[in-house]
Amino acid sequence: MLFVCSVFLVLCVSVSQGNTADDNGHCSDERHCDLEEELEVNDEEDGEHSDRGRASEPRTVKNEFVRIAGGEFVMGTDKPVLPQDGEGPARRVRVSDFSIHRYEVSNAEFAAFVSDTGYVTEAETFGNSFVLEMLLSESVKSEITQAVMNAPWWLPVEGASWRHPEGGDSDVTADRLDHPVVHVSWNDAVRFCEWIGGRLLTEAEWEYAARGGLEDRLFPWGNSALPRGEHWMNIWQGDFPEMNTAEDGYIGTAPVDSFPPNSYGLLNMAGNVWEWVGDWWSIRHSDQFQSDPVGPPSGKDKVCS
Ligand SMILES: [Ca+2]
Ligand SMILES: [Ca+2]
Repeated sequence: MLFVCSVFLVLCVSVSQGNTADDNGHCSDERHCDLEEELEVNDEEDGEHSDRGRASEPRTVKNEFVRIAGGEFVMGTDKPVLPQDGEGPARRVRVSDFSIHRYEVSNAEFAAFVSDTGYVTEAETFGNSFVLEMLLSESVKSEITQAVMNAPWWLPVEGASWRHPEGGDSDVTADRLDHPVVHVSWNDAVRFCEWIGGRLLTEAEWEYAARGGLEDRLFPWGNSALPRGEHWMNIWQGDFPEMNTAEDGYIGTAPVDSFPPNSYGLLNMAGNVWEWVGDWWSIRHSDQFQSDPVGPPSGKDKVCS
């Protein structure tokens, strides 16, 4: 399912594999070290011995590129759940070989990028970003006076950014280094990809990778929402947006290596967070065969998958 959205993260295709974050569980950059020190200070403030911080090192996940052999597939569908999302019509598409990150981009990886480049995200520049109401503290909620028409569950939160995912009273502490980075705009995502020597995937490449070689299936593993009775993706359970029962184990984001991979070895292609691709968004697609489509030449919004 496709969404047009203003936040979340990136997956990249490699052009040449440049420098990547050192995710061996140790300090690999200034920001990462800041986070480790923050954890130990907080432990002491809590009156607990800082050995606890040393005994459980911040967990990180080493990302890597997976080579995907190109081929043809049926992109989109003739039976869209929401026609306004622009997922139709089904059309035959060919993509060339490409590489893709195995995991969504983690906070540790994004911290390494920021530490190396001094990059300031657009959410940090604007001074706010949108957060799901359910994830906010009562204190943050009490200061919000606006909402989005047609999507009132997204609230504009002062100070929300990748460093403070639920606003000023939240932080990307050591226990979230292995979670996907959020509040990343399309422009931020493009800069991150340039830093690692890659680019955003096209929508066609992303969908081809997400399908994992399967045709005409609802999910990257098949048609069952609960294969073997288990949750294989992090989504919302319960009545949206009032009640999230978190039967999959997570109310918010999950670590980027949670849940089984698809047959290409890629994780969380469904669920967890939406991912930017390079294309301009459009609801009008040709039903003719296309080779390496890149989307419309211009537009107003970019696509999240
Ligand atoms: Ca969930
Ligand atoms: Ca995802």
